[in-house]
Amino acid sequence: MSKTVAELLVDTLVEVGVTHVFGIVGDALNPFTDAIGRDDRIDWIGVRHEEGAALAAAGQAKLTGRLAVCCGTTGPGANHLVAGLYEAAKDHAPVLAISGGVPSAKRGTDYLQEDTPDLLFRDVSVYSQTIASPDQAPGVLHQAIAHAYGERGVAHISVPPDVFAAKAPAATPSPATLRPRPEVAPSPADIAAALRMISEAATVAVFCGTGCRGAEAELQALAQRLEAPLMHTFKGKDLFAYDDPYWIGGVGLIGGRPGVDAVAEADLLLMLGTDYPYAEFLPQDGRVIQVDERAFALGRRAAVGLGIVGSVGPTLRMLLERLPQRRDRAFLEKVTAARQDWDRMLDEKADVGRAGERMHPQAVARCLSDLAADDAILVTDTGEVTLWAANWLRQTGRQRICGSFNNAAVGTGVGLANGAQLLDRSRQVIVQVGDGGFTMLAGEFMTAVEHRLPIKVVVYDNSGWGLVHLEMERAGLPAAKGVGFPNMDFGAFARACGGEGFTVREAGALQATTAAFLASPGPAILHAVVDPDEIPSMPHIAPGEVWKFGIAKARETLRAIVGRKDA
Ligand SMILES: Cc1ncc(C[n+]2csc(CCOP(=O)(O)OP(=O)(O)O)c2C)c(N)n1
Repeated sequence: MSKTVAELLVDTLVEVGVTHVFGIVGDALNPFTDAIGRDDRIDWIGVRHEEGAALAAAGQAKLTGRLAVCCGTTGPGANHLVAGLYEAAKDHAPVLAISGGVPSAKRGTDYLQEDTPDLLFRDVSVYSQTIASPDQAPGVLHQAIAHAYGERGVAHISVPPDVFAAKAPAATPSPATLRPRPEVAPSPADIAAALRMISEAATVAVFCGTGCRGAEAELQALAQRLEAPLMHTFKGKDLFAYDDPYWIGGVGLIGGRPGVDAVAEADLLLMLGTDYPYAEFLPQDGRVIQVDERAFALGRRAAVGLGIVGSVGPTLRMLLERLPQRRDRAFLEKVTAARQDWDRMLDEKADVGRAGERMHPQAVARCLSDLAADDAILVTDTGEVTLWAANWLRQTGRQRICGSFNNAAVGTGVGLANGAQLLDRSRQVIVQVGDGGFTMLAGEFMTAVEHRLPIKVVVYDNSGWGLVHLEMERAGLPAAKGVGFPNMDFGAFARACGGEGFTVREAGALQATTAAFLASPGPAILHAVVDPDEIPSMPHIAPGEVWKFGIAKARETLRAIVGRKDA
């Protein structure tokens, strides 16, 4: 018996390995959710805001590179999805977004909730189509998944309710082709050119992005062969343990001075599998070899002397066949010494302080790092919290990091964490989020409670939009109206939702409270009240700039005393 379009969709998703669909039920989606409900191979995960559905799907796709799926119904439901989909789009993660359309007979009549989905999803997606007739369904569905994988991004289909319920003419063709993109081998001529450039360089540094995933052994061999320091992007930080002797640290906003200096001082930089956007930290004089599967990513951030189209694994394997062993370790030793100094500074900043003192956010992040499971998934939201969570994390090499890496959106952490937790309910998932970010999508904690997802949410309470405050102070400006806000009791909120809630306000209680929080079996929130005046240690904040923070603070104090806007 032939299947409906909704059943065809379910069959195809199952065939490509999808196990969950995130969304909010209703209207046009009803035939689809009904088909999911009748099929044991796939689960519907109801959320409290469609952005949370898109974030959960994005979290899964970012971590696995495999297709994840989210839904929003006609008009407003689909509108809510879009913001979360940018997470997948900006981090090149394959997500299929399904939106419900208005009934076919009403299309084009300014019907209730009608908008133009193909227009709405155009910017965020690599492929967007309305399935206007059931005959189109197999072909469009195949195309959508093929584009999500082939172009690593969001594919969107809009389906009217009558089309969902109609009989589909056939199954999706060639589902065997619907899988992540295969590795790309570089050309031998490019390898020969790279070997020449490397042999002419007295010192080499290597900058590693998430494109190095799966090529860890080759990377290790390269570092040893060249005696070269390995720097990483935030996205790539989890590739090796923090104490690996070649894994020096990050560059730029999330990273340290040693990484910035090594990149600037090396004769040659190898950029491997990274599209790191901050050009100001990259050489602009052509002494760069960049390796990327995507030709369009070559040379757009640094001035690149040689661009190689290829995946990192095969490229390094071909290089290593002919790369001679270097004996000179002077550059590596210099960078290592600088890295030890930087690490000592981080350790000092992470000092828990005395009982009764205000807590340094760095100490909270370091405490979580020390107590997290060896293979935890560590999710971070956006804000100052990213700096604490990223810079004070001493990752094990088995842990994974997930965040709003290229979208840098506030409010994304809990949604991403829900998706991550559904990949493996037994793996610890910790999400660190600012008070502003948590409140944006607080309802997604209810999603965790409803589906018994034991995510551990740490809310850093600095009573305001911390990073924005920092930006203002860095420019010597006093805090604008709207930078600060009152907070709820996040621990009480967790309990009201049916989760567990913990609060820590002073240094002496940090360790024990965090341990109890992490040991709680279900979803839980740790409300960490931190010192709002802490300034993150970032290599791009020069010592000479620190006075601006002082001026801003003085102006804020004056304003508070005299109550005048022009103070
Ligand atoms: C969705 C979204 N809105 C606004 C911003 C601009 N923004 C960047 S950081 C930040 C402050 C975040 O505050 P909070 O979540 O409390 O974290 P904190 O910086 O205090 O650690 C804001 C508003 C953004 N990046 N994303």
